[in-house]
Amino acid sequence: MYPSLKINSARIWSNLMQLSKIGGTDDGGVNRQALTQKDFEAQELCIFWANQFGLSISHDPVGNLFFQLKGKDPSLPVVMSGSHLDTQPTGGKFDGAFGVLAGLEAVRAIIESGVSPRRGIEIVAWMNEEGSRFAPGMMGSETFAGLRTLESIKKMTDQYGVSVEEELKELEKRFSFSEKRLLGQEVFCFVEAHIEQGPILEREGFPVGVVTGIQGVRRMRVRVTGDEAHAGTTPYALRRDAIEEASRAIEKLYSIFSNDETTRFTVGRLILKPNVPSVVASEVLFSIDLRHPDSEKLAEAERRVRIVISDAMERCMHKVWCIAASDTVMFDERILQTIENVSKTLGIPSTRIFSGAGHDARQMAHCCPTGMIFVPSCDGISHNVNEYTSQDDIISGTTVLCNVLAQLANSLDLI
Ligand code: HGY
Ligand code: MN
Ligand code: MN
Repeated sequence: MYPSLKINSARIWSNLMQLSKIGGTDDGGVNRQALTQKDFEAQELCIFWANQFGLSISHDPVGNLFFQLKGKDPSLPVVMSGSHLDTQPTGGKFDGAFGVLAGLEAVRAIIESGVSPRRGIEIVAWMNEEGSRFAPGMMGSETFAGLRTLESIKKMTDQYGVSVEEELKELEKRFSFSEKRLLGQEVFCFVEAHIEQGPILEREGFPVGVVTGIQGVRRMRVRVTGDEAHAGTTPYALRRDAIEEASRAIEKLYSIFSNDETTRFTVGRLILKPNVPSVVASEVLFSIDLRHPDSEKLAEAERRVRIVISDAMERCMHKVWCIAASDTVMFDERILQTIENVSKTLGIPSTRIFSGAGHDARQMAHCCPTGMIFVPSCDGISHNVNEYTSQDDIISGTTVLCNVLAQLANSLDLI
């Protein structure tokens, strides 16, 4: 441990509040979606802070932003930390932002303490974790980890037909000063700090969660196709009503999964065609977000979803596909123990916790020993403008992260 390590509690909190103004909404939330001007402004503010303490700045081809503190031995793979700056459209001040700013504060405290680490430390802001503008989410970390190709990402478009490729060109122009780096690199280990986005830590009274793993997810899309017809003249027998049959399928799926405490089933997006009152709907495109901690049961749930939808169709055609699929990942026990030992030495109570929410750390677990540090979410609220974490908990989480990064950056191998 490094007694001289002191994070600046006022600075991390005021930086979080200042960052939340970029994309801030009147109701206290944040709408800062991936590769928008607001996202770029947030990157610029973080770069402004990072320049104050001499970190070098780089972007990779998929738009991930990196802040580097060089280590004494440049031949050693770096310790990496970070999260994301993009938010949901009705997002809060802390989801993602906490992990990036806690990482920057940790590195600044390490520099200010005079501890010069053996290994370099890199803080990353992953591109498009949320997947609200460009689906699927986690684009930046999945491409970094080699789980998706850059070409496939560039083709994705938002609801207005704007492609990732066009926005990456904008980013490159805006950040022409940023060093260009290759995709992917060897990483010694990755530790992400994040809000829990659930009620457990607050309910059990722990300021820090040592995350054991992340549950699996299927991000699915369903298209139901019928025929447009006149609402006044077309008899029921002649209709192929996409809304009638899609809603029958959705209702059946909700009735099945509402009785199942561990499977998480959500229809969050529904796009109708032609979406006008006096025309029978010809098409419904809807999303399904399906999650379960047991990968076998998740695969079983996916099979069940497909069967229920098929059985619900009477006259319409339908297609079901996955735009992203990840099984449950468990984090590296050595990282968990490092976080636990540091918390204990600092006198900050911690408990192990499994993550229901997805994070970029899921992808990094495919590349290197990975772990996460959670801080409590008040009332378990997240992906909601009322998302909140207390200043004390932000300070505890940042302090633990800072000491964990300092310890890992001075280790030749994990415990
Ligand atoms: O979907 C998720 O779990 C993440 O919060 N974006
Ligand atoms: Mn997040
Ligand atoms: Mn999120």
